[in-house]
Amino acid sequence: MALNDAAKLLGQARHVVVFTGAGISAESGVPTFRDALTGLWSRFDAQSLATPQAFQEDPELVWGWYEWRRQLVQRVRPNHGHLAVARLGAHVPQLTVITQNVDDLHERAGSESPVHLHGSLFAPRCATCSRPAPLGERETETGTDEGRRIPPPRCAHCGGQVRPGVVWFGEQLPESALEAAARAASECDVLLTVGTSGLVYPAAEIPRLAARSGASVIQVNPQPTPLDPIATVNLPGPAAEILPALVSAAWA
Ligand code: BV8
Ligand code: ZN
Repeated sequence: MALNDAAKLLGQARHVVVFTGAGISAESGVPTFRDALTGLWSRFDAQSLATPQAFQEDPELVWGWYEWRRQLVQRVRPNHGHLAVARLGAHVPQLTVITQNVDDLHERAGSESPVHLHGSLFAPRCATCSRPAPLGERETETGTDEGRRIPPPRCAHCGGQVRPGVVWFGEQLPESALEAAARAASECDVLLTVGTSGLVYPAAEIPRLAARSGASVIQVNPQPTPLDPIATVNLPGPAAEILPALVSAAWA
């Protein structure tokens, strides 16, 4: 049965890579990119907002969107999927967590220094001098209203415009993060891909690189994805249910 096959692969692994996308945070209440954006954001498509052009054209709209997302993340909690990934660290000799997500739920679940390929909601920086900028305090308990425009703050050092610390479409990924991810993918013996549509490059190259390097690939996703053909074992279902069952089956 697929879960036992996956558990066996995990139990024997020396170096495991966990590669996650928005789907692992879905059960914490964080909308994925595939979900139609909710409320006032529904008239936008994430891919059109997550670009330097959008920030250029309407910095208040884009900054307001990231502030809304950051304050939403601050109000939710890691789910059993994030917690199971953190528990893996106690069982496998070497674990590398690589995420495309910009939330901090892996960290809050106890995963040490996950590799953030697409940056973080919690690392705003000056668009001019790149100095880190402080996080705004929470607007209200319920966070900013959806769709609310908020003027991006100014850099205390140079007066430049502060931007979200994420990688937008058309922007390069952080060199060091991509290198660390590629190295881990080429060295690991099992790559567990969770909650990603496997559509956005170069991040989507990571599971493919692991497969090409001889690793077994375990996929956890309720839907079929372009990664299905490279998965040694496919576990169709939600991460918060499958991952705890997988970790318990591997180290019952
Ligand atoms: C770059 C941060 C070049 C921002 C993100 C044509 C072909 C190939 C490439 C391109 C192309 N045209 C353009 C490109 C490049 C582009 C790209 O790949 N586009 C795609 C759309 C084709 N890539 C880029 O622009 C990258 N940069 O290429 O630079 C360059 C070269 C030289 C010089 C300069 C530049 C940068 C891409 C990074 C963009 N930033 N995020 C932010 O968050 O706002 S991407 C964002 O979307 C995510 O981070 C993620 O990477 C991506 C996809 O999201 P997923 O995480 O996969 O989530 P998604 O919503 O898609 O799916 C959710 C999944 O979860 C689903 O499968 C669902 O079934 C599953 N799920 C749901 N519930 C659950 C679940 N799974 C488990 N449990 C559940 N409960
Ligand atoms: Zn500055």
